[in-house]
Amino acid sequence: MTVTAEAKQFATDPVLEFHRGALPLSLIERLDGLIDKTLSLRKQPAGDGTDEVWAITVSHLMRLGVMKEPDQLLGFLRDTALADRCRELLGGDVVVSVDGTFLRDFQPSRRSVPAPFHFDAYVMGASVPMLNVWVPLSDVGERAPGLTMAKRAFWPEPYWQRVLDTVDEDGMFPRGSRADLMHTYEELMAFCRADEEPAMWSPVLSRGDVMIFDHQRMHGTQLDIEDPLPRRSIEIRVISTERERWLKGIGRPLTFMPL
Ligand SMILES: O=C(O)CCC(=O)C(=O)O
Ligand SMILES: [Fe+2]
Repeated sequence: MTVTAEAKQFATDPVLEFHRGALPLSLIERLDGLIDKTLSLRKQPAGDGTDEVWAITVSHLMRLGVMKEPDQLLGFLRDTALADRCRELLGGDVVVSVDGTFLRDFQPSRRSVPAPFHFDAYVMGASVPMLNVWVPLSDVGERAPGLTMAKRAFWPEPYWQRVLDTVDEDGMFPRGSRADLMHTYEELMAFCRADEEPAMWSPVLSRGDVMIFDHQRMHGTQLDIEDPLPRRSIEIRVISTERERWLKGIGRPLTFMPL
């Protein structure tokens, strides 16, 4: 990892790890059932016919009455080794974001629009160490699009620097700054050419595997599959209880659930 001294502001040790077969089939089927009852019933979009909204938050599911408590979806984490791993990585008690946890349903037949490349830092702020517990509900990486990930955190350095140049002294993003922090695959490829090794790859994951990565690593929807299959996934965002308190203190109205 090479990060210039300036770009080290707020930096924490990067996280990227894989937990193969971490989730039992019964649980995956339950999560699939929730998507069957909600996202997969969405209307064909108007306008140019592309499917921009193929994600739904846990808070939205609660508003729809599909669940009463976030625990019904997120409580499962508590029964797995993943909860302890999150506590270990974040150094203490942790909470799960209710409004920053998404179910996704990528449907090529509906022309779902791939997520552009970005750092997840914009979700909670650059100064809040955050884990994305990424749960594919389909086999991904070969026939269905998974995520394409930067091999190094803080890469490309000019884009990480842009994040730091955008945030205020608390590491928070001003309103309206999000669009400038989204990048195309082609933009990233321009940085790849300078590297000897390919700087990005798309992990092959099975239904039941889990990938955990943090807010400092560039990623986006995998684009290099011709004629892709549908893909479902859940992205669960976890921060420390201590940072939750801090966010409250600076007036960020976010909802969390203890893990
Ligand atoms: O599901 C995708 O393709 C994008 C997801 C993403 O950006 C994330 O989980 O942070
Ligand atoms: Fe993301």
